[in-house]
Amino acid sequence: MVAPTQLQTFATKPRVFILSDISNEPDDAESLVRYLLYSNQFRTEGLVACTSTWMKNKVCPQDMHKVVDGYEKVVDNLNAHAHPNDPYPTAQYLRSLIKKGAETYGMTAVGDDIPLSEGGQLLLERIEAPSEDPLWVLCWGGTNVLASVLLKIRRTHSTASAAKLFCKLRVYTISDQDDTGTWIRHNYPDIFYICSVHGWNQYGMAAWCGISGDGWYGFDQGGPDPSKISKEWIKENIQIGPLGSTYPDYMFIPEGDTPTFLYIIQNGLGVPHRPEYGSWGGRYIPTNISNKGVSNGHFSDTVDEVIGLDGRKHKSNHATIWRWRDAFQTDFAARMQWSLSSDRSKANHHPVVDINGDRGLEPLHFELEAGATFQLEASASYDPDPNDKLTFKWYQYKDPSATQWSVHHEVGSLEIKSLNESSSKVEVKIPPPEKCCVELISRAAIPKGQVLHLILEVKDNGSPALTSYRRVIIQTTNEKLLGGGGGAEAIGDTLREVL
Ligand SMILES: [Ca+2]
Ligand SMILES: [Ca+2]
Repeated sequence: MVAPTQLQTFATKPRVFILSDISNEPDDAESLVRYLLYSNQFRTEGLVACTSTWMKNKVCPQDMHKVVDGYEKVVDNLNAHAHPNDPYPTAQYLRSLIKKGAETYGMTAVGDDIPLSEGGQLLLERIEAPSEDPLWVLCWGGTNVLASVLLKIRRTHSTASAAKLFCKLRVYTISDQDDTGTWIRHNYPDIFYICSVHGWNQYGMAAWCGISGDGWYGFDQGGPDPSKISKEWIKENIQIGPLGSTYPDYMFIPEGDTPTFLYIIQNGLGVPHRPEYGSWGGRYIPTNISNKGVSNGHFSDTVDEVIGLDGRKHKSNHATIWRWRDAFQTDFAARMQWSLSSDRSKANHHPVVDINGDRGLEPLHFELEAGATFQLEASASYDPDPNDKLTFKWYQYKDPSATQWSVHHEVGSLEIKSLNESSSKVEVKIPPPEKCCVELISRAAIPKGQVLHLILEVKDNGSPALTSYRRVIIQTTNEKLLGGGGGAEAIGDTLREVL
């Protein structure tokens, strides 16, 4: 019997505010279905129906209500599969958050003499609320509700007070879907703002397409596995039960907006305030590193190099998302099973990862000398389902450590040696100083070198199988300044030597 207190619990819950052009096509409703299956690990603070270039003069909050009506029928089942500390929100509470954004396109809703929509009012209230916790504004359509509120704050607060409020915002938008996106980035450049930027409507270039767009847009052919995004798979695994039956068939690609919340799902992989670290919702880096470092401002696309289904290397922005597809689709299917029955023995639940006695979801941080070895012990990890067996996979995620495109030239390799049969215990060797603690171009030795990322994936053998993660972040050091020399004046000289 699965004890509810053995299930994964969440020490913190991100505040989330969703702006959605629901019903311009079916995919926003699909994303809302998936979001609600994760809603016990968030504090949802707004669900606002907005416009976009695809639906310029109306908003469809009634279609959010339809999904919440389906959710109402399964919420008791879902709660049986959640830790008692982390109940799902009631349907009544979610309904109270559904509001209309402006029923007009883009900047026509933004101006000193234009009153805020009811959705804008709610967003303003949430930003002005005394909570110091960041507010994640997830934009699935146009961004004019956000733009109108930013202008209101600038007009009604002192510069210092407005800056404090803007600091709380964490925005993730699905490209630009009206003319307020560029306006926001131009007028409020310090706001944390994840957005793939590309030519108007060229969505196939955006990182978020990695969720499911390879077939439709034709990128990375042979790399991502399309089997778990097919209409047949979705019919069998997702469109089931009272909530799953509110998931409409897709027209172009399924769930283009879902990466916004995959990005903040608490599974031990991502670090939300560090977009360059990567997560199920993709990896992004700052477009401007001149002033404020990586803590805020605009973050745009970068690439991961991933071995695809065809055994070949694929290197793209899309790969930063599709590399995790099997895990996030399986996770979705397992949660949909929760919605069907309150019997915990009939469904699968996530492994709980313990590294060196730490069972949290935050990354573990180490500062270690180049060339040193250390041990990591995850044997106290467990699965709440009594008969499940766990497998342990440790690997270095190199892409987040790179400052250049050529990751394999730049980033030192961790050596990982298994110390027992299950690989729940490993020895890790930090690369020598010449590989991780020298300046890239001058090759001068430096006291603090690369920050290396080690990922532990713990997977169960339930049905469908579930994966939990932990990230280990290692700041390499070089106290005696060893390993320098052989530098060059220009990066091309350095790379020629390496090649
Ligand atoms: Ca949308
Ligand atoms: Ca399990």
